[in-house]
Amino acid sequence: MKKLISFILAAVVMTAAMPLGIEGTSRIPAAALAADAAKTGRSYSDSEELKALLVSPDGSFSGGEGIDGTKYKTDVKLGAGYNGSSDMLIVYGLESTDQIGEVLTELGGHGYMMAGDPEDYCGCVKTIGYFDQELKIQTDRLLHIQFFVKDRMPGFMTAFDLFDEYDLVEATKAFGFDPAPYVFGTIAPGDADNDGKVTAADASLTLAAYAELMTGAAMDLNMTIFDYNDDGAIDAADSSEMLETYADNMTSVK
Ligand SMILES: [Ca+2]
Ligand SMILES: [Ca+2]
Repeated sequence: MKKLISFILAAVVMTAAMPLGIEGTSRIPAAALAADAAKTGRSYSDSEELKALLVSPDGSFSGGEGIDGTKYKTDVKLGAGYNGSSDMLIVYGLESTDQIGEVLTELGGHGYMMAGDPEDYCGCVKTIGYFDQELKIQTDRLLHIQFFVKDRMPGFMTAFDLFDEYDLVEATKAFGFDPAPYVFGTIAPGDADNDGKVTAADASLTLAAYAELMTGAAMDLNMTIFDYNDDGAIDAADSSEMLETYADNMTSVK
């Protein structure tokens, strides 16, 4: 609305000025024209284009972006979400959940409006909206932003609990992509629960991954972690080898 009013004012000023022989066009600063030009055609056809609309690479926000790319790590996944219906900007590597609030405040300051879970937690998802309608990104998809905190298992809201945690298999299924690169400090073969060891819990998670695959699900499971014997498939043999490693480690400790 502010833009529209200033445009009308500029038009009135120009009309009034013209009979006096004053160049009306000079009243619109070149920088404002450039910013408006950058905001037009806000649509995308691939992940890099979507990232460019939302993340300012140099922190200048000259193209109507909302995230400071010099401060935050970001990535884009198209066709994410449980049924592949969302396009997702991922903000990851955050030090704590407090930083999610900081990013949201910054987005608000740049004309974006976020709706979603009232609580901020690792893996929380917000729908991207706009205070400034000129920022609106044209898309037929659901447009979301998702936050990941370092070394924190992603969570979700349940009807009974404010917050619960996914394991890596559940998170991969729910998000429609492998969240391990955004959450785990180190991706180590066999360490599916990110506790720095290969144990029976990891073997159990690997069986759960195998069970999902047996249903015919096309899941983007982390091959470095789950394909423990490195034969290109995730199955019961990986789980067995993890148990062997666990047993060997238990024995060597004694
Ligand atoms: Ca582990
Ligand atoms: Ca394997």
